[in-house]
Amino acid sequence: MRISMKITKAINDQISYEASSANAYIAIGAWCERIGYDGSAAFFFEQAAEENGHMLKLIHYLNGVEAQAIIPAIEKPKSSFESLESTFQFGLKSEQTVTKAIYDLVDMAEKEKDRSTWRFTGGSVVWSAPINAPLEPHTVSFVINPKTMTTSDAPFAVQSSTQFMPLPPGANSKPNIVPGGKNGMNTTIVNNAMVYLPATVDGSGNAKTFPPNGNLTLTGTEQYLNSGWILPKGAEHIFPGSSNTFTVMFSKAGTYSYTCILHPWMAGTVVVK
Ligand SMILES: [Cu+2]
Repeated sequence: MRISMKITKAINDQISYEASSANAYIAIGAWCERIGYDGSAAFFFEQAAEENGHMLKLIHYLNGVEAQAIIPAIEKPKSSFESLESTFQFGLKSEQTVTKAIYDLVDMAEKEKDRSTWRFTGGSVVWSAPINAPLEPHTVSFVINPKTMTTSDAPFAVQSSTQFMPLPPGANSKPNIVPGGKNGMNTTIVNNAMVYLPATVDGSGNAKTFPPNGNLTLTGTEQYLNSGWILPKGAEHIFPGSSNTFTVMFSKAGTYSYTCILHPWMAGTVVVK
């Protein structure tokens, strides 16, 4: 294989987007043809052929670099529409998804070329999400001891008698509770602050969280140092308490690898001299 796993995965994701998009266009074309909009039907069938062409190109590319193309299962697309106009809106939405995915792919390939940041001891690095970036959270996470790796939701033990009230009352939400724990305890799954908020696990295993937009120091003894969710400024409503920036001061020379807990294929390195 002559390309990285990361790029192979990104291209396979793209194949999957192209395939769903082609399928969606065929469904719209079929609806148009049934209703008698033959011109529109022809247009959508042509779009489907185009997306199929993109998919084949990506498959040929992967085969050419001895990587494996994965042909995806496709979800059943929407097959009935209120009006001709709504089919065009639906088609446009699908096209935008594919276009965004292509941008993500290019972005990722560029990041892979230049994934090291060089600094001298005592210097800091600031990470932030550009204001016009797609609305998706990311984290900058230094998982120095792999045992400290964690996920955004985690199981916790609670007293079996604990009552959970949804907010607002009557909301469409329910805690995920597994009954039958030991010593009068149940298990519930809750948001893990060690992922959402800036957080550290020090050399002795003590976990600590910090307010958003953390300005932390990596002394070299930590087992874990995490930014919390980083979102573009103005998008905090997606998860209240999330950050827009993350600043780390590096006080000891070394090579520090980081990753995004939410998208583990996004990774980088800070080299401190
Ligand atoms: Cu990410």
